[in-house]
Amino acid sequence: MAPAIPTRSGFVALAGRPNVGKSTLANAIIGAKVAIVSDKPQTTRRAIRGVATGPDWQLILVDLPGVQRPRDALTERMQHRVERELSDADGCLLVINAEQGVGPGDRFIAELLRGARAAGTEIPVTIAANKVDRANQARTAACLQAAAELDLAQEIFPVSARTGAGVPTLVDHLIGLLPPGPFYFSAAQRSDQTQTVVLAELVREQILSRTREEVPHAVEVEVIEIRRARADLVRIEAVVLTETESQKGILIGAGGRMIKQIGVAARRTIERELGTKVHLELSVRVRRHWRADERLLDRLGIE
Ligand SMILES: Nc1nc2c(ncn2[C@@H]2O[C@H](COP(=O)(O)OP(=O)(O)OP(=O)(O)O)[C@@H](O)[C@H]2O)c(=O)[nH]1
Ligand SMILES: [Mg+2]
Repeated sequence: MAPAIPTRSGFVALAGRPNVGKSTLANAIIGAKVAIVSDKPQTTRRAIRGVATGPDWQLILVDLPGVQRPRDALTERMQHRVERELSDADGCLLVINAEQGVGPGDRFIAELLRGARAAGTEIPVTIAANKVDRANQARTAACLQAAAELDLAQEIFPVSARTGAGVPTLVDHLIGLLPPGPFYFSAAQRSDQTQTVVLAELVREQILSRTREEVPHAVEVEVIEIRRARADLVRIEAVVLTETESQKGILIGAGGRMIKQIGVAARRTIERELGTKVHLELSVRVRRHWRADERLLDRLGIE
């Protein structure tokens, strides 16, 4: 029998302000859609493990909610989760926005990571300056300089998660940091999320892209049932939760047009995900203060 090849593996947590492109970058690195993306801040609500596996290495990226000041039980859980995951990870990938440069929000996160260093739980930090497709050379250079002045990371990589520019170089670097270790996931697995959550998130993504102001933050989706109705058809029932009647009205839309559009678009992406025909049944329900409902948050797997 051939001797087992020594393998390397590790968990790299993504930190950064909301909306800097952490989930887009995670998807680009994994090469599959493991996290939903939107132009609204606070899109990601759970810690999502995305898995990339090579012949003798396994890189597990932990996509996280953006670092923020908690306002309710939901955002409190999100923020605690970020802090827990950062202290458990083997490395941190701090994502900043090259178009906007380094600001107070990024400095706050840098202090958080420095605090971990002081507490003796230091992990190596790599910085990705994302969205370089939106910044000219001078702006990118200024951002890289400001990132270096954070005095946090050995290496800073200009990337565009959208175009893929710079991503392979960043990935090589992250793989190079992996310590010896076993494979935690099978080579074919891309994410640790349950099917129920993945499908609910695909519905929520369609809602996020069609709503604005407070609505995106007030919406959650719960998949109630996934049932194979026929060999070639899966029936999915999902409930869209909102906090107020007026948000419910916006989501249903005049003559039910909005919820219809959301349903059609979500069904298409879910059919692609499952590789089968799907019947998607959506209903909208008001659940006041769901963001403060600890038991509901438990049930939704936001912990
Ligand atoms: N132009 C450009 N846009 C990008 C890039 N990466 C991400 N975006 C866009 O930035 C927005 C936010 O992306 P997300 O990946 O959802 O950001 P996030 O950091 O995960 O956000 P939260 O989950 O809310 O913390 C989306 O509209 C993305 O399409 C990039 O490299 N270039
Ligand atoms: Mg995200």
